[in-house]
Amino acid sequence: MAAGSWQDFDTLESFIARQQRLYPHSRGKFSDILRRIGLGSKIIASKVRMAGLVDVLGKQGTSNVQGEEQMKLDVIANQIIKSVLGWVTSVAAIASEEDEKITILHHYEEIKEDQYVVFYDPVDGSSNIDVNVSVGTIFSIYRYPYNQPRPPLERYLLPGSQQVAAGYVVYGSSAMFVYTTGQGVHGFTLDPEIGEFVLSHENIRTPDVCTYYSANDTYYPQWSEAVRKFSDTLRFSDEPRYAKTTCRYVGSLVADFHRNLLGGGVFMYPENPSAPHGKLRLLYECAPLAMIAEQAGGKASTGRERILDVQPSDVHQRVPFFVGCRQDIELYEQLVRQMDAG
Ligand code: P6P
Repeated sequence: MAAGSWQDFDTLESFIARQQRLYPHSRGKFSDILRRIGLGSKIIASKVRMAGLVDVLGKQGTSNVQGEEQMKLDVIANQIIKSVLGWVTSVAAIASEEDEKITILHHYEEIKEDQYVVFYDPVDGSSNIDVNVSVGTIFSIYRYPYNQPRPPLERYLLPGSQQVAAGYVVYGSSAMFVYTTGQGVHGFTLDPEIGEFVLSHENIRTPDVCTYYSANDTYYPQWSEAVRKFSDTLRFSDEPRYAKTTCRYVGSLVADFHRNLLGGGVFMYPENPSAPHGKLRLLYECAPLAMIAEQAGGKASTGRERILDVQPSDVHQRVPFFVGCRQDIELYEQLVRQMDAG
């Protein structure tokens, strides 16, 4: 194809349409959901870009179901995602970090076709917004079949391996929409001039180099023996693989994950006595990022279990989260086995 021809100019819209054509029987409902999340992300990006100029900074003065103080942007972004998904009849239900329970949007008995359930974190790392550090939106989509036995919507919690799509938007120096439907990982950069996410990173593969080590080392004294050994290896080993590994930790999951996805490395949020299951949530943080990581050639684990195999027991369940280059995550799993074997 001649460079610069119209086919070179792929947007999220045209890419979703192209992917849909791979499924001739598709009704286009799934594509609608992705497009709506793309729209919601553009609206959130506009709020983030104006933070400091419009009233989206600071605390809302309320707490979410996790007991965490809500930032104004948490509440605004949660409402934006709900409104863009709210009228899509193929979305049976949504579940947000900011809401206690799954919200049923369309009473599915009336609809005799597959629907979808969307789990999302509207703005992860929102406390960073006040100091102009990148934040992100994370989403995960499951199919809710209409002609198969299934649990009630309120308890429709499946392992991450059942996701039909997963993605995130990082609101950084530019806004990037990164997602997978199981056909590779693709990144789109928002061109504010035209208001479109433009394909900029097709088929992202995470490099098999441990460039970055990302963890909050203030918890080091509380970590298990295996986590400490893993941390020491990545930071201090003179093995060629780790000789140039450097620490990068923003404290904003999507920003840390995105940098490591593109540059190679390990992000970890281990369990510790004050957070015995870790801090990060399975359904709308770890599982979607785990699908992205695996689709890009990486790996994601609790240390004892593949993240995508964990059977959720609660919407807001937390899990220890180790994600990044396959070889390094497998090293950690080996250290855990050795520790467990005593
Ligand atoms: P800590 C932000 O609050 C967040 O949920 C993630 O975005 C981030 O990775 C993590 O918490 C940072 O937690 O304990 O290191 O401040």
